[in-house]
Amino acid sequence: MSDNWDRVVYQADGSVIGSQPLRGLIDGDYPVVLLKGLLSEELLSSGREKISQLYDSALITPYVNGSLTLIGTFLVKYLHNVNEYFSAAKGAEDRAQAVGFDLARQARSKLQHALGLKRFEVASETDGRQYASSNVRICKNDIDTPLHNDNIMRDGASSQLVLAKLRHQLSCVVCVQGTGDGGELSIYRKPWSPADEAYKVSNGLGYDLGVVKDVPVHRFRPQTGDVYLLNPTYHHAVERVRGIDRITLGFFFGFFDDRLEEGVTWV
Ligand SMILES: O=C(O)CCC(=O)C(=O)O
Repeated sequence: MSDNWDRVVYQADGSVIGSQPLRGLIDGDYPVVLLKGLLSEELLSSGREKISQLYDSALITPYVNGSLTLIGTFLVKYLHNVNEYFSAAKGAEDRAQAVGFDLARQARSKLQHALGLKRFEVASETDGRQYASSNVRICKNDIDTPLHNDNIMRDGASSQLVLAKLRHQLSCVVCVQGTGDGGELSIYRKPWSPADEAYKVSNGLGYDLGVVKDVPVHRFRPQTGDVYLLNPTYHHAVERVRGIDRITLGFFFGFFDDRLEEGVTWV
């Protein structure tokens, strides 16, 4: 295992990089893959304008140790009732479509090309119900996202959801508006393991920082326009934002086998 755990940066303005960056994230060789130039300034500024039209639909999900402000929805909130998730997903997709917000589709299409994937689509269930394609996370001044990890293979294990059968889960984040100060992604060199449950915040979001004591951390403050990939099964947090809102579009993506050729996305 190399001592140096640093992000890798690719120029991604049209060339095919291949799936090697994904392998590196899966194996934990590096914390973040930063794809520079994946989305044009025109796409990003049109995305920002559409997000401003959707701002009123943002919902705050409060926790004892923080809160999440999102345009759109996310599956883990509804694992106790997936029917509600699929109807929330449809509502969010309809609202996005009504204002022509399709930044997730653009990001998917550019990523598919850059990573050389044969297939890269929003996931659906066997009965045709579609997962939500993405959400927009707004971290306002003084807001952070506590330490957590995302693992649908674990969280969905007792459900019948197709996603529970995934082999790998990764995450894509598009930084629509970066902050001047704070708002770093802190990602720790430690994937979740069952023993970590002893550190779970009861009734709250995520894990006590003790779970990553003495673990190397990589901090990355995204800039407007950055598109980056991470392995969200590793413990990670977003540090307190200082100043202007940190606005990101995100989605998970995953693979049912180890060939890393046919991916599905969801949130
Ligand atoms: O916004 C970020 O940098 C990280 C988002 C996050 O928590 C995730 O993708 O799981």
